[in-house]
Amino acid sequence: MKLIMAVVQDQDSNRLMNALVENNFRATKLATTGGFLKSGNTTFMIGTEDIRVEKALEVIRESCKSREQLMAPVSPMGGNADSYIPYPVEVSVGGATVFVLPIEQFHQF
Ligand code: 2BA
Repeated sequence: MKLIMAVVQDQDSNRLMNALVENNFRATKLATTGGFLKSGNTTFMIGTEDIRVEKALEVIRESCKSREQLMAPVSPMGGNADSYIPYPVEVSVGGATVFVLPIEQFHQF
């Protein structure tokens, strides 16, 4: 068994949850925050049999889009101003960042 952890953009989370349920995957959605943009994103925990991992990855790939997002500049506040960029920077976010982890034990009590 594997645990798939997928970090996706909030805009894709409903579509992904619906697609997972349609394809008989069980999933838990967590509200998370990206360390770089410091804005909200969504992390899915999906527990599944090894042979269904590829299908889950396909569902994630098809449900999540890559988008450009503007990052507001952070003022150096007394730090080194050399690296300060005074205008918003565009970064490409997603579709999905996915980790596949082995599961040692799975219990439901
Ligand atoms: P954030 O950390 O907010 O990152 C948003 C986007 O900013 C990233 O998109 C990437 O394009 C850019 N970025 C992140 N760190 C950067 C850096 N040090 N220098 C330049 N650009 C940087 P994605 O790569 O698609 O990541 C989307 C979200 O997935 C991330 O949001 C984070 O929440 C998660 N994530 C990505 N890689 C991860 C990892 N190795 N471990 C844990 N979470 C990860």
